[in-house]
Amino acid sequence: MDIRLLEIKEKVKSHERLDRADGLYLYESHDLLAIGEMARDKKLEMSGRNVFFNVNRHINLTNICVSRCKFCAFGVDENGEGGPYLMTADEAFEFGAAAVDHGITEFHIVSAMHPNLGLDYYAEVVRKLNQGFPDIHIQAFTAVEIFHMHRISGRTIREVLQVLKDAGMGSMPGGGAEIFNDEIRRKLCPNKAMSDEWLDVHRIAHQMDIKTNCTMLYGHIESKEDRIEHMIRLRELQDEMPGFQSFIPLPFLPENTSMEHIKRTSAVDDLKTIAISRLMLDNIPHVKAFWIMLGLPIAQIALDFGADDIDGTVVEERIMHAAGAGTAKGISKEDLVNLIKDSGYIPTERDTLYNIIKEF
Ligand code: V47
Repeated sequence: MDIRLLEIKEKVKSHERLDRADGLYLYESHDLLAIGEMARDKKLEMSGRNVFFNVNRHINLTNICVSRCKFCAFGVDENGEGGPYLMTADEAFEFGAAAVDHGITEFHIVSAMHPNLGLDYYAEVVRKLNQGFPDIHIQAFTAVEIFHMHRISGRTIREVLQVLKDAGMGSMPGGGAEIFNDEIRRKLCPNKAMSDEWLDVHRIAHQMDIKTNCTMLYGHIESKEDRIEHMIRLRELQDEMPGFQSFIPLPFLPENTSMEHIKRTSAVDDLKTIAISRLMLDNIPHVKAFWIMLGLPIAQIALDFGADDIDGTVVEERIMHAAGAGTAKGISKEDLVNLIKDSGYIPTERDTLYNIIKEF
């Protein structure tokens, strides 16, 4: 380990915060195992030997989207190609209901920016699921969807969140954050919430006692500086108004997108990004290795690089699979448990809010 890495290690050990230069140095270093070890120690300190997963069902209500982000293979025009679809509230209910017998504890609802669906529709979906299955937590709508509902309805962000909360929304997923560099956002996704707007939605959600997750889309046209800046913006918001539960780095999957020429991130980059985020985000309790995107082998190794969560059994995910995720659309609980056990950690089924349901 070189002197600079030793310095960083000392800082981590003595709970001194890593700064931009530290984060960048970690990205530039080729000592992957040293970085992984630091992150693993940090993970052990923060959440012990538990590795969390949950049993959920993803519901993607529609793929009709006005945003058309360059990195996305899921969104389509209302009357265009690519199989536009929209579930009615009843269909969404049936879709969710079909998974209830599989022991799910969460509905995970992420969709698109539909041109003319009103706030009433989203509230109705949430209300129906909540009334039908009051014990199943509803984690719904990314900040960009909430921001879109605010624009379309003319209601304030707080009012939109209140309507959804009253209908039964329990928490929010972390998507739509992409990368907090507005120059890049204007190139990749000009029609949706910019960085400050995304952060505002989460700030207000946290003020309203709605827990949220956060993500970072990496491996497209951003720089390492952008990634570190992104993490620091999240860390600052968490200091100011805590409420993030988990950080999920999302490697860009290029297939079927308009940036197909970009190569998929390497295993080294994925593992470094997990580790560096664990080290930089000292105030966000969990780092999730989303196996759907990383693939099961890298997700399993990520558990030794600072990740303490491997997401869920995820029945029928569509957004990542549209972009060429080669992983299965779901995994059984038994397989997930074995995969975690194999790495020496305690497989721990959690609910959405990280209450422990069962250790295996
Ligand atoms: O916002 C879209 C990303 C996100 C691609 O909170 C892509 O627990 C890579 O929010 N390659 C949606 N990424 C997914 C999401 C999510 C997923 C899992 C867990 C949680 C959580 C949240 O997916 C989008 C965007 O950042 N995305 N297209 C692509 N081609």
